[in-house]
Amino acid sequence: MVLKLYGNPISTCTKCAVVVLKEKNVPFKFIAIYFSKGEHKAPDFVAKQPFGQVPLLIRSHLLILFPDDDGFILYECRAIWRYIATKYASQGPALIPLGDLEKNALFEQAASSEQANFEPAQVIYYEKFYKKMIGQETDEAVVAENKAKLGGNLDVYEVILSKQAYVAGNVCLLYSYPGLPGPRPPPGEGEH
Ligand SMILES: N[C@@H](CCC(=O)N[C@@H](CS)C(=O)NCC(=O)O)C(=O)O
Repeated sequence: MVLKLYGNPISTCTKCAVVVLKEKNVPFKFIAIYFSKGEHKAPDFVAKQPFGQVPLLIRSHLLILFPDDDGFILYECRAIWRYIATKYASQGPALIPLGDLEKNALFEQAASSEQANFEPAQVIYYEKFYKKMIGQETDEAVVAENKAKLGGNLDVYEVILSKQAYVAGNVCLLYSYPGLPGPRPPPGEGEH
């Protein structure tokens, strides 16, 4: 059995999935999906990820090339985080507080807050970085609006972090570093 991660080298969502796989020391095969070639909208990819987006995790049998999955296919980077962190709970650092209702509820609070409050960072990244790469103009009004939103949210995180070490409490967990992987492509992997 092997895990295959289909992703794009400059995609932040892909990097989120990679960070958790690496943190848990889970072997996986990375398969690059290039937006510039439209690979994410190809019918065989969309058959597995109906939104035509990365990352996509597929559990495969080692020796079977096609079909390359054993029935387990997962998309949405946060679902991939949870799956890896839970399935490999006993190896590497504990990333989800399993078995403690209150700690888990605080973890869920941090998770929900991350999803709700860091979206402006993604919008800024899209406008300032991705659009430039595909030859489109940055919409500075959208950037300014989202910078203001993000700034306000980061001020709230400053307050939270003045009282505890990490956003999900005093232990470093899955959501302790919201927006962790930045938009930089890994060295030598600038193609998109
Ligand atoms: N909600 C999805 C979003 C995935 C997503 O937006 N992926 C981007 C790359 S970071 C993508 O594939 N963009 C291409 C497109 O939407 O056509 C997740 O969290 O995994």
